[in-house]
Amino acid sequence: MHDALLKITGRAEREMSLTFDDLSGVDAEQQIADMSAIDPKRKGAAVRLEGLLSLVGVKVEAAYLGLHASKDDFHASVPLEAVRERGLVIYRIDDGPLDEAAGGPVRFYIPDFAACHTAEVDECANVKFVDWIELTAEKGFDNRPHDGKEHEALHEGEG
Ligand SMILES: Nc1nc2c(c(=O)[nH]1)N[C@H]1C(S)=C(S)[C@@H](COP(=O)(O)O)O[C@H]1N2
Ligand SMILES: [Mo]
Repeated sequence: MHDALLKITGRAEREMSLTFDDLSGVDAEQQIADMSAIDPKRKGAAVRLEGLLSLVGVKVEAAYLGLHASKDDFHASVPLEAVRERGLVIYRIDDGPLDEAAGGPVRFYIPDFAACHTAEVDECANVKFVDWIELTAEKGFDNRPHDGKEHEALHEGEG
């Protein structure tokens, strides 16, 4: 599995493109073997955001984390400090990439997210199909739904 699944760019010492094997190869202490232990509705395995950030080296001026899904053009930009220690990147189910129905091959997950559109780090920031994480100095592009009506429209489209 050598296709790049996730690139990390921006305010980093080393921009990187990570494959499934790269994600699996991150230190064991950064791996969460079973997401259902954290949230019974979740499955698969994850790597801590922190583990990925230490690979690329976060520059001091990085203040926001951009989560980009090119697949459906969904984007969130959240304060880095709020997710730096608790953010997870779910990437595996058994021995292969996370399936699309679960938001794979790679999805972001915040264990104790706020209700949709109530805070900067809300459930909507659990971006599915993430193919690009971007470290920025200022808040970046974010097209999460702003209110209940927009949110409803988004979920209707999910089918
Ligand atoms: N790529 C992408 N990620 C997304 C969305 C989306 O439309 N596209 N919806 C978001 C919203 S609004 C919510 S509430 C959660 C829902 O995640 P779940 O379906 O896994 O519960 O995914 C978030 N991640
Ligand atoms: Mo949401």
